[in-house]
Amino acid sequence: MQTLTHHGFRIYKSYLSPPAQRAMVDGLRAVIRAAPLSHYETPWGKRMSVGMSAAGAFGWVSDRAGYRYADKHPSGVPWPKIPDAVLAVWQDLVPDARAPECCLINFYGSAAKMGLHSDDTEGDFTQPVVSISLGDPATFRMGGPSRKDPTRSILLESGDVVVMAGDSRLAYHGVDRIRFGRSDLLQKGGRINLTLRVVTPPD
Ligand code: MD3
Ligand code: FE
Repeated sequence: MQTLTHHGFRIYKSYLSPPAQRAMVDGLRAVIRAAPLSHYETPWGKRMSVGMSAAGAFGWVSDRAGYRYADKHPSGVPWPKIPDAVLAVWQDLVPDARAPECCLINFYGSAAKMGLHSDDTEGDFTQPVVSISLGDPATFRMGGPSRKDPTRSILLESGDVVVMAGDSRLAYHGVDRIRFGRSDLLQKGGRINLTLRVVTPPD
């Protein structure tokens, strides 16, 4: 398996085979039926272009009151369980980590993007974040621990997995654009990104 590293980001190209990608998408359809995608509002009142849902004990949500991890979908239903095939990726790549408490599901349509940010509201930065890309390729921007650090962009394609651990855990990153319609994994096009996270502080 080809592994690239950049500022401590570990990139596993084609970690999931096409059949494994299809099986994972089937499992995610059931999750999204129970906990539909939402376009959250930022605390500043802007509708996010990325549609989001989650599985696990916590999901990331945002509204005018702020963003936070919540133990229920905005509709009041509990988040569905994280599918076993998704948990298996975490077990394989970061076996010594705590169990993931959130599988954030990001859906990118043709015009969706995510600005440069650092994921800095979780409770235990010693724990990694694992990202799984499915569907259309995306131009992913990765930088360093400061917003001012130089960035470079790489293409994340369906089946690629990225591990952010150690020095890269608080690095700035974002999604510049989607190459809509390049993959045939999702019938209507678009990209799904899963991020597995530990959310609560250590005990
Ligand atoms: C580096 N998602 O949900 S995944 C996010 O493709 C997010 O949907 C992007 O950034 C996406 O917060 C990028 C890669 C990623 C995810 C989390 C990270 C990189 C990260 C956390 C820390 C450092
Ligand atoms: Fe992020």
